[in-house]
Amino acid sequence: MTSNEIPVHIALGSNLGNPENFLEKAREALRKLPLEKMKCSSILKSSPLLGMAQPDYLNQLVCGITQLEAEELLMECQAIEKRLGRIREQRWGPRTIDIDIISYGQQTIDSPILKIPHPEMEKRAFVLMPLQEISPQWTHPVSGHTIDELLEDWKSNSSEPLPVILSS
Ligand code: A4P
Ligand code: MG
Repeated sequence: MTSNEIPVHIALGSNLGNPENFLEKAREALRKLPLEKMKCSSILKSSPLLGMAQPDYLNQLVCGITQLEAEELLMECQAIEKRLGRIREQRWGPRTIDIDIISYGQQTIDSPILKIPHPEMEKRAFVLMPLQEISPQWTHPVSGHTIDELLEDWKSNSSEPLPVILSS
């Protein structure tokens, strides 16, 4: 692997229209970036965060190798969101597709437009569970915690039910 071949994890979420279809279209678009050696997790179903009044979400995690710089990858993800009809209305509101970069190699980034690792990831079983599934050796670049430890912490501290695995 050269310095411009970076392993990345990208989280997909959808809770409007036909979410399975939006996840599929997002996966196809990411594959074409290209995202080499792409792997996809199972699809998980869960209630909206904070009990917000909106439909349940389907979530999925993909990983692969990119040659894009982190901010270029963000722009590409936002372009895919736009093409798939996402309209930004309320923060945390319902969406056809949300594409968040979870990790970019072992790098940490804290710019006005991009924060990596994703600052909310530890609070989200719909990110941790699929991360454990497709990258069981993953460790958090800042805390050094393993994915098993992060998921155990989530289970100890959260009162939310675990997401349901729909398909693998
Ligand atoms: N941004 C900063 N860091 C990143 C990153 N690592 N990846 C900036 C992607 N974007 C990043 O995001 C707002 C800004 O974050 C972007 O302009 C980018 O520069 P957004 O996608 O426009 O807005 P948003 O989606 O409302 O915010 P965010 O933080 O992505 O939303 P969340 O936190 O993902 O919440 N419940 C369940 N069960 N499953 C879900 O998937 N998702 C949400 C959305 C709420 N509840 C959910 C789920
Ligand atoms: Mg987002």
